[in-house]
Amino acid sequence: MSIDYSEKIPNNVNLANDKTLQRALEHWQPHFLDWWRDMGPNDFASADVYLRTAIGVDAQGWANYGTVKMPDYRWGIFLAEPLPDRTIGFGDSFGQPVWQQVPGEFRSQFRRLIVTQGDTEPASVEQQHLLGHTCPSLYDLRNLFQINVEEGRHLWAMVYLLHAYFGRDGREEAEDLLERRSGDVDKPRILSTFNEPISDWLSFFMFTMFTDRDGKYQLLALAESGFDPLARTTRFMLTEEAHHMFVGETGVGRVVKRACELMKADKNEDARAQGGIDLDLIQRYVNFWYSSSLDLFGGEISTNAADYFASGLKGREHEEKFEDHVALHGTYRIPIFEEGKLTDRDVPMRNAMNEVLRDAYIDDNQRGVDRWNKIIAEAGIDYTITLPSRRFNRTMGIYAGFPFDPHGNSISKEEFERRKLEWLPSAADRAHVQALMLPVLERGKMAHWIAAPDRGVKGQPLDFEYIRRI
Ligand code: BYC
Ligand code: FE
Ligand code: FE
Repeated sequence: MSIDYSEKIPNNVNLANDKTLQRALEHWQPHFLDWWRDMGPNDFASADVYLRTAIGVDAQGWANYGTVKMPDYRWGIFLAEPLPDRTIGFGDSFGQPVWQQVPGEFRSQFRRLIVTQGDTEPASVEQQHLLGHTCPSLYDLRNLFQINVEEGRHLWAMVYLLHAYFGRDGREEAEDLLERRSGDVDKPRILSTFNEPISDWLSFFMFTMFTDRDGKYQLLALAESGFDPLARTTRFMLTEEAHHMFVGETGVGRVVKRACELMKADKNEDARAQGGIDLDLIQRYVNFWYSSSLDLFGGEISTNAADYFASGLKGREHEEKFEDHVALHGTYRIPIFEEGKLTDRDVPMRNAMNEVLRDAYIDDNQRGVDRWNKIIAEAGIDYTITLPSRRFNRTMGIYAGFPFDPHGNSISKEEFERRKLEWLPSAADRAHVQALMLPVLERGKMAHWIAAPDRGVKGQPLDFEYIRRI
């Protein structure tokens, strides 16, 4: 079904046929817009922004590009087309028809998953609230705003599910999603990384590389859900998500490229002395954002994950590529840290589902890091960016609280404290990056610390006026 843009809330779910739901969402809509005015991109409300907007949910040209003022962006409700005769792909109900309503016995679990997913979307917009003031180019500014409006739409996606399928408590949760604030001591966002400040563009690129990619993998797992409306809405969200990770990977790649150019311009190969960001600093930012994002997969051994899988709520990414969709008998080997050493333990497969998803996520990141290393090698520089061990710097799961070095070796607390500034961004690193954050708003110009992208947006030239401030 095509998207109806004549409606107050654009949608392809035939909202006009359900007046009660339509009224409830129309009641939430101004609250969302108030939140956007307060917590969305600061100070660019009247700017004309070159944005894409969904016009259909099928693969053929779902997107339309044009100039929009962000507060007028048409946030709406778009579900991917239903797959005919779809059955539940995993867990205890494997092979049964998918649910069009939430089964009563799984109601609170589903609500919780949807709220957790929904909470991350506005959180990221809040984290990025002030970045517009320090953009390295109009091209980058436009990408930031594109991501922000889409994260806003992802919130709509979850709010639609809460309103349509969870009655009064769903509506209350939808209000609460606009009440919590990233980093707030009294009412923080739910998951750890979404309370970390993103106060510079290197952090923004790291976040979109590593944290949006958690989004990709969580959405892939939810796209397998037996609750069909959740599967359909996350399938469509994934099409938008790809661009967020593109911005992250190419953003870091451009900082890496510039670091190499500046190294070659310096007699000591010192990019920092040339006003750039050095590779060691980039590595420390990688270590920080990657380890924080690994935490978002939850515990390595998790009864929640086992329950979600058993009940058909949340599967593995691309469940079809696994052989055993019930996973009642298999085990998964996980190194446990006990009595001061690592020992392999075979964990029942269902309890290891978070770890299975984390594995796929790690491989996907490594492919991106390999492309950064290719840029470095092509510049003729001998340096390799690495992903630290999954045990390094964790605050969730079985490795949390134990000191490990980036190779995953157990070390003493003293050694960790002594060496942590080799591995994680120091106050001086952050201050250096912050000092480079001066806005570049001239068409086609780039900040000194970042290389130009290979091409513009949707075939437009790099010096296109992606943002026009009025
Ligand atoms: N921070 O059994 P455990 C995105 C809690 S990103 C704080 O180990 P479980 C996006 C956990 O809730 C994708 N708390 O983990 C990206 C539990 O609490 P209770 C977001 C945490 O439940 C960029 C307890 O610790 N989507 O879309 O198996 C921009 C023990 O839990 C954390 C989702 O996350 C943490 N890091 O798995 C914009 C999908 N980790 O029950 C958007 C929905 C765990 O003891 N969420 N806890 O009170 C889930 O599937 C699961 O909730 C999790 C946790 C995978 C997050
Ligand atoms: Fe999102
Ligand atoms: Fe995203």
